Amino acid sequence: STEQTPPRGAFIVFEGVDRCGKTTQCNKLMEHLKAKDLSAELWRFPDRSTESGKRINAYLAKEVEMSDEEVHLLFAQNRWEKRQTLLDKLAAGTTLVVDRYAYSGIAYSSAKGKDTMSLEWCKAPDQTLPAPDLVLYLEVSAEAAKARGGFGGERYETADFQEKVAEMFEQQKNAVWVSLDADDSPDEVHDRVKAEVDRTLTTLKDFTWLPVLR
Ligand code: FDM
Repeated sequence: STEQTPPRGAFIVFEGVDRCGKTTQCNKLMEHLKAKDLSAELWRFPDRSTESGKRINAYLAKEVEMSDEEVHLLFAQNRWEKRQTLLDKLAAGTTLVVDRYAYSGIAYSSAKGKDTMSLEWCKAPDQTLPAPDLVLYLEVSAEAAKARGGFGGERYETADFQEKVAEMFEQQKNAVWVSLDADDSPDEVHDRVKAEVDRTLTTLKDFTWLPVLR
């Protein structure tokens, strides 16, 4: 047979504090991938449509109370629920653009600064989930974040807390992270996103396996 296995899709994650421009960049990247005729899907965590997601949504909307530990595990469960589908999509050659992943879970929970929730404790429930090929971290200065303002009424949406979250993101940087200056214009940021994603797509031709979170 002349049939060839298609290369697997790329697993691309966007991370950053609230209002850093992730949603805009995800949408722009999707347009870029579609223009290249690539099979691609946009995902986001938390996925608020599942049972765990509905509880998370109620928690974020401050409709229910839950312990910090409990909600941390719920966010991780919300990712584990999607693990097999995620692997199947990538294996079928679909690229996944994912708005937030385990790094958000770890950053937002550890930013609470509780002594029951060390960085190690926060990392544990997501360990061995598929690891992304590329993390695009949108770095927004404290001044620019304040200037953007307009935080909604959801939990976590205060400038002080967001600063702590940013610190906890910084502590998670690794080899697949690329930090982008999100104070630049959306088009400038998108140009860098495109370059990084195109580079990542090229490297995928050389291997088919997917590493796991450690
Ligand atoms: N968040 C998101 C967490 O606290 N833990 C997680 O694991 C994830 C994925 O939930 F405040 C927080 C981050 C943010 C909120 O908001 C989700 P958006 O606007 O849907 O990204």
